[in-house]
Amino acid sequence: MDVRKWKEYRHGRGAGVSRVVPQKTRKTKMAQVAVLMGSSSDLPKIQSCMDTLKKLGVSFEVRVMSAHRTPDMVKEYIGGAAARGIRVIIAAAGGAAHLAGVCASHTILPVIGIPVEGGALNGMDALLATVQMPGGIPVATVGVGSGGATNAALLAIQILALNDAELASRFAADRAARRQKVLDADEAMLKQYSN
Ligand code: RP5
Repeated sequence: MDVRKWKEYRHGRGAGVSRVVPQKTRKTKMAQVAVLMGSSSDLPKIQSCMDTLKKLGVSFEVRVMSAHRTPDMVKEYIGGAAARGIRVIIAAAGGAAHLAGVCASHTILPVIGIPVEGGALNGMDALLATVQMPGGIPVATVGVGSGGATNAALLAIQILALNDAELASRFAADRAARRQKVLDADEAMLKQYSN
């Protein structure tokens, strides 16, 4: 591949326009959270992450980028994330999952890793690869599965809520609703099984 073709491949056609970094219009809300996944096959497994961010009114963008298939893309995107207003990065990957660690190596923003289930070891490999970062480059790792993806979003929201009182109160309301759900279930159980 010649150099010109390589640049087009990396950055898209057009004068210096990068396809890695989204072009914002004035109508587009600045994303505060970036959700990256290593493959589109990860999407159904981390859907609850995007659902939770949306439910609590957090602006986010979702991208497919791979630490081993598109390493240059990850570097460019993550390297410019803070300057574009991103405050927290969530990175989901399966297998020998190094996406979150690689993201963390390119930024000082907090990075949350979601180990994605699947493959021969069904997520155990991704869990260990994501959580066992050597000292110095932290990745806050959540659990494997849909609950982990939800927690990644909630953790990102807690970080953002440190400087956003309205978001903090939406987060508190969400937690209160989760508590109420348990109380309602307990009451229903008492009714069903009381003599
Ligand atoms: C990882 O490899 C991805 O995050 C995904 O979980 C896994 C399999 O990817 P595909 O082969 O389905 O694209 O990089």
